[in-house]
Amino acid sequence: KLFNVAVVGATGAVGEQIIRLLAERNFPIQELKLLSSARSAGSKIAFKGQDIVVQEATPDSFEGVDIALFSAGGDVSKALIPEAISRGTVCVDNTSAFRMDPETPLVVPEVNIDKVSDHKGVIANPNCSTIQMVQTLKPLYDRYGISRIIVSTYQAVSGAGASAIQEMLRQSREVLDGREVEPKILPVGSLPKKHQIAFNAIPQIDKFVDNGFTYEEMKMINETKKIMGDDTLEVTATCVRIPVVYGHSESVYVELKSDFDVEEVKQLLADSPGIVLQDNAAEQEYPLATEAAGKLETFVGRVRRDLSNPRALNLWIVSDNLLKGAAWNAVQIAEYIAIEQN
Ligand code: 11C
Repeated sequence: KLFNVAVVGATGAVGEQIIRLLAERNFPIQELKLLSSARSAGSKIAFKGQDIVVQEATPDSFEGVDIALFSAGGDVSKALIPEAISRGTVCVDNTSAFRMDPETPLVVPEVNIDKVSDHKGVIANPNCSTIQMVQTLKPLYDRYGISRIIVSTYQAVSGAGASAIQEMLRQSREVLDGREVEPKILPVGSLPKKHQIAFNAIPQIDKFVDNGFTYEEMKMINETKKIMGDDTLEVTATCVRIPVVYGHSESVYVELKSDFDVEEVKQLLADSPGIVLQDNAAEQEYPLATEAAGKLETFVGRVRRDLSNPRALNLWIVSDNLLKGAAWNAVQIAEYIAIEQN
């Protein structure tokens, strides 16, 4: 069966990658609709040698659409996903709008693809920094059990959109030229106070919640428990923006419930789907954002037993935040839906 597919947010950084992956993967498409806000409508995007005109997304856009992939922001998802569902469309949502809704499966295919079948019209794609961490920890969870996770992130500016990339590059030139830097976007576009990202590390991603954590940190905590299906997991996170364009890096401390052998852990990770082990201290080999950028896999290295707790491991996990962290995870889910319906 061929499917009528819509990409909502087609002109955005994630939408662009989704369209590229749909073509590369030869997704079984009858018709591809590219949708956006009124502002971006009218532009043309090439898909398999054909120019498709981007249309404004409205409720009626979903008439006859089988599968829609949303990455146009939470407000668009909240407004249009119920409209799409009422027209029979199955939606894969990249925003946080439905992630914690108990009725909505939150899916990382390597962890809980079976949850897709429970959907009521929408499947949520987790936050980018959560995806790469749970994908890597799942095999350890299954083999040894996990009691606690402490993660610190080093996140790329592309997570905050194409304008944040431009801001980081512009500021870098300004600093090198000895000019004054005028931050305009980061850490959070909608908040009045801005900080320099060039040559800096900003310990704020998204707004603050009233408990001292940011929303990005709360996403990592809450989404991890939901995806793993384990509310007893103890998780804490500190999320930091750094001047890297593509690829989130994470330092993860994880306490296991049973004894382990480090070499066995490495083998387990190397054998796990979508994971590449890069761990060779003698060769200074470990995951790097510059190398992970543009790749679909998640890279793990610096695997070592903690010195203070023999039941704990330290890991370094890197993945392209726009690919496995967003577009690729969503396309994987869409491929599963397509297979299920065929
Ligand atoms: C960032 N993780 O790097 C964010 C972007 O909930 O999907 C993704 C936000 C989300 O800024």
